[in-house]
Amino acid sequence: MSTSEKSTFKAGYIVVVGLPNVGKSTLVNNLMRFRLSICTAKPQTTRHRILGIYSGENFQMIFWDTPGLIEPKYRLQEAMMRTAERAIADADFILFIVDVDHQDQSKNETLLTRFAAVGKPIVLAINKIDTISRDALLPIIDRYRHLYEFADIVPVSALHGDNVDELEKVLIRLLPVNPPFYPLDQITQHPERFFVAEIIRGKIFTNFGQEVPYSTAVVIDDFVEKPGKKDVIKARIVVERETQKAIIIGKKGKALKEIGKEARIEIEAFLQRPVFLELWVVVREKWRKKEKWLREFGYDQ
Ligand SMILES: Nc1nc2c(ncn2[C@@H]2O[C@H](COP(=O)(O)OP(=O)(O)OP(=O)(O)O)[C@@H](O)[C@H]2O)c(=O)[nH]1
Ligand SMILES: [Mg+2]
Repeated sequence: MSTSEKSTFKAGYIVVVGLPNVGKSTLVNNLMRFRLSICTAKPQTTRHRILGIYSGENFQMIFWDTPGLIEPKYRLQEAMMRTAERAIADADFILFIVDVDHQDQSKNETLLTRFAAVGKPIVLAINKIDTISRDALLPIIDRYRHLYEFADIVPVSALHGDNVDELEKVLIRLLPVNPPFYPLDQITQHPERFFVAEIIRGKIFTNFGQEVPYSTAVVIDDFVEKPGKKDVIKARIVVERETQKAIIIGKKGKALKEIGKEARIEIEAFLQRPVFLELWVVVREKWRKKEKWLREFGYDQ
């Protein structure tokens, strides 16, 4: 890197925030061209702040994908909200994502008031434009434009990648001049085992109904690399009740087997090597309400 290149290098932290299910993780994955976070049709999929590093020749954006913002009802959710707040405090600017759904308008306005108080530039991405007509989109953009002086407003479809390039340009423009914070080929800071646990949790989100995913945590108990052989990964699926355990295991263990198979395929694609995945299910009553378990499962640091 020459001196002049060094001085024009831009790098910074961008926190990605919004209501649950608006497409934050899908958008970060699309911007990074990498499946960093699990995305599902259910709200509150993301529970941590997930660091994603996206570098180009003369920029480095460091994303924090965060849990969707809600009024917390139990300790796990409180921890999730603290996580998001911390990421907001640490970021250079805010990427606020709303979807085109009108019903969330007042909730979004409440969030905006909170973000505005932080005093950092806010880029608004209006997501899921593939679900409405152009005619319907224009008044939505207009409404937000009158609501607040955003650094920019960019309509996108995170799912289909529409206009994500445009958003990328806007984000690069706003990055402060800084040398890179991480090596240019680094994508994240989380260890492999974090992503392995997230992939398994994602399978539980997509395979089961309302209650079970929210009562589930996944802990990796063992991750042994065996050069020349398959890695051995032992993962513990923690639920809150015996009935939930029975659902996850299924008749003659069929449901658990299916999750294990789906997760293994995705883990192997992620790690680029074959693995032997062993899953077991345990009950920890009301773990979502207990500090001790939240800490053990990595939710409250
Ligand atoms: N039609 C459409 N669906 C989208 C788009 N972006 C995301 N989705 C869908 O919206 C759902 C939620 O996406 P996520 O990326 O998990 O949303 P999130 O904001 O990270 O959600 P939480 O982590 O739960 O707060 C998924 O089913 C996505 O496929 C989009 O541009 N268009
Ligand atoms: Mg998410």
